[in-house]
Amino acid sequence: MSAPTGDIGLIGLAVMGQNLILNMNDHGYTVVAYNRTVEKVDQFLAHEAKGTNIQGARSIEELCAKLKRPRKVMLLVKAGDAVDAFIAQLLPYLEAGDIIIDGGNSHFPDTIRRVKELESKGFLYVGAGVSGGEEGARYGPSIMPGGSPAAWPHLKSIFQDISAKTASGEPCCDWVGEGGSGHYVKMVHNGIEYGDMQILSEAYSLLKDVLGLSHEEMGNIFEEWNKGELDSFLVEITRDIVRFNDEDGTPLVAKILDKAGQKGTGKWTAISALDLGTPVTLIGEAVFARCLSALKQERVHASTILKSHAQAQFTGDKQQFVEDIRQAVYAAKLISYAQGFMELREAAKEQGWNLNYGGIALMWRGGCIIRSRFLGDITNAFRKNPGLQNLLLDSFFTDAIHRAIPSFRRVVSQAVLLGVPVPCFSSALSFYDGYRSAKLPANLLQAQRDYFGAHTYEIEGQEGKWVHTNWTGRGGRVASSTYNA
Ligand code: 2AM
Repeated sequence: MSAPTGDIGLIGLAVMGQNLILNMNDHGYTVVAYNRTVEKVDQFLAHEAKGTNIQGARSIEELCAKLKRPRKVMLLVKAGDAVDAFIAQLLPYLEAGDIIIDGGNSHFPDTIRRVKELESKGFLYVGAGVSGGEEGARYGPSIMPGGSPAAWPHLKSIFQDISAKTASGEPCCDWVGEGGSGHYVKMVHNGIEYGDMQILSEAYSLLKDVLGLSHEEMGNIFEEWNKGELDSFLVEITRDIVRFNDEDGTPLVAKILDKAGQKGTGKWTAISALDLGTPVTLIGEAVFARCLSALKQERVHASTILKSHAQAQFTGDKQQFVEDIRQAVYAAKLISYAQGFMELREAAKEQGWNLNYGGIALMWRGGCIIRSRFLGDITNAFRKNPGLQNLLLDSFFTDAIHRAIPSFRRVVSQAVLLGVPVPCFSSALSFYDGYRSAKLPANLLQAQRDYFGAHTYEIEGQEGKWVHTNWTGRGGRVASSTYNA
């Protein structure tokens, strides 16, 4: 048999897989394609891959035999059992040092487990988050690979060649870190996407219901916003969506049922934040806002019973309020990203990952749904100070949030007075006020916990010394240490 010529094998010929293969082929790599339902290999070679250097394989054995060493096999199959099944099928045909890459939407604990298992057998394993949908996969996705560090030198050129590029030509792909960090970063990306979408929906609701603007007027506002610091893919598509008219000439978006779906990555981000004890409030609220929207029938019923007792209408300067809403969007986004990076930092601490935060922001700069100008500023902040504790403490962002806060307060208070729900805006502002507070009312919480459960507390200035008070004069000396103030 002739020497193998395949640079990489790819399993899973759904649209994402096919497009990644075509993208790799465009960049001069020889890809060997395989799929569980083998007819799809023949169809792909006869149609989409016709006239290219793409090779097909009709079995796992043939796929592995066609690859140069160390072999690289990328899976783009359904998350879950299919990934484990393919790993098990591949191993007999691979040897130590060969690399398996999972480019699907796996949950990070699965990736952590697989990295450990495969490394213990001498193989290298990478979990790579891939974002950008079908279009991104074909012409430049954001790729977030993490796992066995020894795999990266073998994957770097191919992944960076096929990835999206920033305006200055930097690839939106770099090594994320160890273990399941690639899929973790992709998960947080999706959580942030939930937040950004809800923030824009709250802005839309204020423009429409408080200011009474038409969809055409809102289209012009989103167009203006997209020219400044809010320049992003999501603002751009929101502009196009509000301008899109149905066949009858009226805005299509106004007819769409207000009941949001979700696939789970936002929920995973919120669950992980709760597990880590990190206050990622905005993403959490964005997930719950979708849950509340899904209670459509219940809401319709409640709307006939529960009154708002709110101020009847907005009486301020409309022009100023539009600008206030723009600033509120910026401030809420900034707080959301600060929270997202807090979550990454805590996860890295818990898992022992060395994460490159500036690199992560750069990977999100292009190719993916949350791509925006703003991410370039985040990269700069982490490049200036890789140990930056919180984005809000970088001087560029401290100045930015200070500029936006007066508007942000006006927007949240108006919404509250008018009875318009703004869960992400209001919780983000509360987070900001909590984070900048040297003192919070948790002293009372501690006293309550000690009162009913003898959980003990510390006295300010004497941290580390845990004391209990017999608040009622009854009850026993239950705590480990007793202190009578
Ligand atoms: P199929 O074409 O044979 O269904 C996206 O669904 C991709 O994941 C497809 O390539 C699909 O293969 C593959 N896939 C889904 N479930 C699978 C499973 N349980 N085992 C193997 N491949 C699977």
